[in-house]
Amino acid sequence: MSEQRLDWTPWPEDFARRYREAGYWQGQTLFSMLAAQAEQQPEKLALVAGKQRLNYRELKLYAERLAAGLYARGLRPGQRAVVQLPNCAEFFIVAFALFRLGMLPVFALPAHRRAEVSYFCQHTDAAVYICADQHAGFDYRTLAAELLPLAPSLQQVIVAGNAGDHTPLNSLYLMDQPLPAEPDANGLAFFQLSGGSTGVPKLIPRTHDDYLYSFAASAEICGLSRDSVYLCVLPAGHNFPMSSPGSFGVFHAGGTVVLASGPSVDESFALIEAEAVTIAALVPPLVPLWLDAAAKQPGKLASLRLLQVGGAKFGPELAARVEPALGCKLQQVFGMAEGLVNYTRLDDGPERVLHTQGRPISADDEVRIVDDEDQPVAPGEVGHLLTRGPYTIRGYWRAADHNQRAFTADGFYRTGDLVSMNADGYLTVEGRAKDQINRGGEKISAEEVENHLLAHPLVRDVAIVAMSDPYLGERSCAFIIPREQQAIRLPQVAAFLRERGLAAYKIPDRLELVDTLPQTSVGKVSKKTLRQMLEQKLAAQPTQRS
Ligand code: OOB
Repeated sequence: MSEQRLDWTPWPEDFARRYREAGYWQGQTLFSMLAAQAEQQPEKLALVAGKQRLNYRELKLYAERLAAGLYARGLRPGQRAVVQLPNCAEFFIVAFALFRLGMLPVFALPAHRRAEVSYFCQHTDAAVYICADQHAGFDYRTLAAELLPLAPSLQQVIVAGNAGDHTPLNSLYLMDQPLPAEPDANGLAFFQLSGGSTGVPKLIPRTHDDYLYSFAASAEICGLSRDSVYLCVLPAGHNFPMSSPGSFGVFHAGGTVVLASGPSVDESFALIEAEAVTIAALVPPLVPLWLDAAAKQPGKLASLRLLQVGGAKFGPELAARVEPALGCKLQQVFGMAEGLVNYTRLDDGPERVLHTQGRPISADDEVRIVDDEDQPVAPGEVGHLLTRGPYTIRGYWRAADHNQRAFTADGFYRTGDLVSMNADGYLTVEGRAKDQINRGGEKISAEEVENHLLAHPLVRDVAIVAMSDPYLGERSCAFIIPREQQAIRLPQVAAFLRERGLAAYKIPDRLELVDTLPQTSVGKVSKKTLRQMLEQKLAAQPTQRS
C-alpha cells in the first residue's frame, strides 16, 4: 500500500471524513487557535513564568516574530526541530512559532540526555536543536556540542538564555518580515514521545486537527473557561500537562497558564496562592506530598477547584484523601501520548472517582478489550485495551515494522494496558502487558535499557523488570548474569549508562546478580518469574529496598 511508504499513517479517508463531519476536526491550526484568543482578548493574561507575564497579544506576537526569525535563517515548513526546554515562557513561544511556520517540533523531556536527544535528531533528520542554556544543574549547550557530529542533519543550535557558541534565541525575534502561508490543519503539527516498550523510543505524529480536538474536548469535560488558571507542574511538553486539558486546553478556553519550574510543593503552593490557581495536574507520587503540605498550610489552596491525577495507577485509599484534605474535586486521568484519554467526570460520585480511571473523551473513541487471541473478553473481565478514534494515531513515525505489531489490521492501537470496563463504560487499569516500567509516571522501556547494558563488557545477559515501590508505584530492577561472578555493582551500572548518555530516570534502582534467567515455555525470559522472585526477596528483607 502506498501509505506504508509514508513517514506516517494518516487516518483512512472515510474515517477522516466522518471526524470532520462530526465537527471534531475543525481545520484550525494550533497557531490560529492562539491567534483567535489574541484577537478576542488581547490583554488577557495568558502565561505566567517566573517574573514573566505575557498576555495573549504578546504571546502571539513573540511567536510570530520568532517564526519570522527562524524563517529568515533558512528554516522551512515541514522540517523537524528537536526542542528541549524546561517549564519557561520560551517553551510556548518556541512551540507556537514552530506551529506558525509549519515546522514540526519534537518535544524532548528536560531529563533526556545524549542517547535520547541524538536519536530524536537522527530519526527525524532534525534541522535544528532548540534548548535552554542550563537547567537543574545540567548544561544543554554541552549536549548540543555533542549532538552536532552525531546528527549530520542539524544545521543550527538555538539557545534560550546565555547561548555561548550557539545562536541566541533572543536574536531571532524579527519584526515585519515575510512568513509562508500557515500549514494545513490536516497535516502534522508535532511529535509526542512514546513511553515505549521497544529498543528505541517511538515518535508519535500528531496533527493540528486531532490534537486540537483532544484538548478542546478535554477543556469542556474539565469545565475550563476564561476564569481558569492552570498550574503546570509536570514537564510542559508531556501530553498530560499539554493537552489533558493542560496548557493548550487552557489557551483554547482563554484562561491563564502558570508554570512551576519543577515539582517542588513549596513553589506550587506559593503559585496557587499568588495566582489564584483553579486547576492543577499531578502524577500519583506527588499527591502525598501535597496532602502533607496542605495539612501544615491550611488556606493556601483556597482557589483550587480541581486536582487531576494521572500517568500511573492511583490507588483508591490515597484518592479518598484528596477531596477532604485539599478541599477540591479529584479527577482521575488515564491517557497516552498516542491518543486516547479517559477522565472521571466532574459530576461523578466517589465510586467512579476513587475506583476507576474514567471513560474516554469522545463518543467516537472505539474501545475493545480482548484476550491474547484478540477475542473480546466477557463484560467486566480484564483484557488488553485496544483503541481507535479521532485523536488516536494510526502509526508511529518511520516505524513500518513496529506498526505491524502495535496496531491491528483495522487500525486499533494496542495500548499494552490491561483494563476492565464496568457497565457504565468506565475503565479501570488492572495491569500492563507491555515490557515497560512506570516509575511514578515516567515510562521506561525495559528493552531500551537492556540493550545499553548488553554493551557492558561484564554483562553476559540482562533482564529489567518493575518492582513495586511505596512512593513511586514502581521502580526498576536489573537482573544481570555477569561475565565474571560478582564483578559488577550498581554504581558501575549507573555510571556506564550515564556515560552512554541515558536519562537518569532509566538507570535501574536495584541490581540482582544471577547465574541464569528463568525462561517461559517458548524460551523467552520469564519476567513474571523474575518479578515474583524479587517480590519474595523484598518481602523477606523489607528495609533493604534501594
Ligand atoms: C500519559 O501518557 P504516556 O504516553 O506517558 O503514558 C501512557 C501510559 C498508559 O498506556 C498507561 O500504561 C499509563 O501510562 N497510564 C496509567 C494512567 N495514566 C497513564 N496507568 C494507570 N493509571 C493511569 N491513570 O501518562 C498520560 C497522557 C495523557 C493524560 C494522562 C496521562
